[in-house]
Amino acid sequence: PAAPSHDKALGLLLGGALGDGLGAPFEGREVVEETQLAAWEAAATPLVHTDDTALALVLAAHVAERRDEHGLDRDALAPEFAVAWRAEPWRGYGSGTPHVFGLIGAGVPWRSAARATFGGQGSYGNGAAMRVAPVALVATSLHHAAELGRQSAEVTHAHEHGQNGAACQAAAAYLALRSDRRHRLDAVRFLQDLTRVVRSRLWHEKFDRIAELIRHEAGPAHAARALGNDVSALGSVPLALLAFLTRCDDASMAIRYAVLGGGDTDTIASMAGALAGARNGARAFPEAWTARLEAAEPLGRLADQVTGPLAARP
Ligand code: F2R
Ligand code: MG
Ligand code: MG
Ligand code: MG
Repeated sequence: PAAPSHDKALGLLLGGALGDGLGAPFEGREVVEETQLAAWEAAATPLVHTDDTALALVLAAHVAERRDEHGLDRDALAPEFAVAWRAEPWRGYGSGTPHVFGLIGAGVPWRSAARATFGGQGSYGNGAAMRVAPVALVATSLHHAAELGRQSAEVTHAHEHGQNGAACQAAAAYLALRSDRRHRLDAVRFLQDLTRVVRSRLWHEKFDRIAELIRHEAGPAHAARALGNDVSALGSVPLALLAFLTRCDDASMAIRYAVLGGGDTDTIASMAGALAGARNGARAFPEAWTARLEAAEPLGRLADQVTGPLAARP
């Protein structure tokens, strides 16, 4: 398939960063008031990003560099993540990740490092899902997107749910990129497509619940109680999906819905924002928001890199 349009690629990248920056001040709060969010949206201060965007930048650069191969190299990717963490450890990382990155930075193979946390099970956190959307920019099929998502997760998240979360979000980003905003998005079909690439009963149950919440036009607080809003992959990726699917034609509203769900707001809004931007394009976000993005420039360059003409090989 042809590369996605520049507007959609940029939308995916900026949407992720916008959700991160708009959600970050509320991370960990169970209740987010609409008035608080509206005040933060209207502020003029920079949208400083957290670990979500810091690592998405690394993964985006990694796949952009290998764009002609449509793949990724886990042995190279693992130390690239570790370098980004080492340079800015203050970006709000989870408790397990610094341990994994520390080991990788010290030369421990990623397969062992990713198993070194949580009694050998590895992380089921949403850290692999929060950074994964850029792989959809180079994926050649839905299955390929899920596979790239899974591979990118393996270097830090050995637990199957950490990996399923990344596969799910990568596949969703692929579907959102390939969707045409001039046509209604069929949420049931979208979820059925995800069922084909995320093969886990627990995830399928969440997809069923998402469909039900859409049917009932559930608000964010209700949806957060029904699906979860915590730092686990299984407890956050579904709410991000719902925020996108239920507000799929209004990119700002998708981010708003995700933040108002509370809990892991930066990450859930970042994942929802990437999907909303992938469908609706960068121009769908208010200029007043994108102008505040700390990472606007590098994200813009990456969108150019994945959609521009392929660089000639030396
Ligand atoms: N961690 C945060 N935010 C809270 C702290 C904010 C920060 N200290 C600040 O100063 O503001 N945010 C970021 O972490 C999430 C992504 O997490 P990731 O990268 O998957 O990390 P980790 O540590 O592997 O997992 C997160 C937590 O999940 C629990 N957990 C994971 N696997 C587990 C297992 N097998 N058994 C038991 N518990 C497990 C742990 O509590 C981990 O700490 C994003 O929200 C990102 O924004
Ligand atoms: Mg974060
Ligand atoms: Mg190459
Ligand atoms: Mg978070």
